[in-house]
Amino acid sequence: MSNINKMLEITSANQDLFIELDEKKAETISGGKQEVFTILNETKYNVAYRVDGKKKIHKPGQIWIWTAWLGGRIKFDRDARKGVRAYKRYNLSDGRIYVFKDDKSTPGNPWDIDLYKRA
Ligand SMILES: [Ca+2]
Ligand SMILES: [Ca+2]
Repeated sequence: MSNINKMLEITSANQDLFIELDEKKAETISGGKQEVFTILNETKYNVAYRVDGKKKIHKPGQIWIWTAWLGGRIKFDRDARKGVRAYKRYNLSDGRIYVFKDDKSTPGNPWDIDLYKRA
């Protein structure tokens, strides 16, 4: 067997291993049902948030598609100022689109953002 063939064989064996591990992990994690939803950031700020405890920084203009297994609970900082935190929580739903936008219901506060459901 040539070296290349041997390398290919090793690579595919490793891939099998990874797939097996991934499946095992998915089985362990998926106590609940799968929820897939999209989050957009239409603010001019980086938005820090957690979905089911997983922390991310979502940059302006980015569109993220999440797959959640633990209920799809989001906790985000609704005050865009650095060093000021005001956490808000929502339980997100399968199949929905959510958008971070400036909260226009508070014209005197230019820093507050909220997560809105897009129909
Ligand atoms: Ca903040
Ligand atoms: Ca506002």
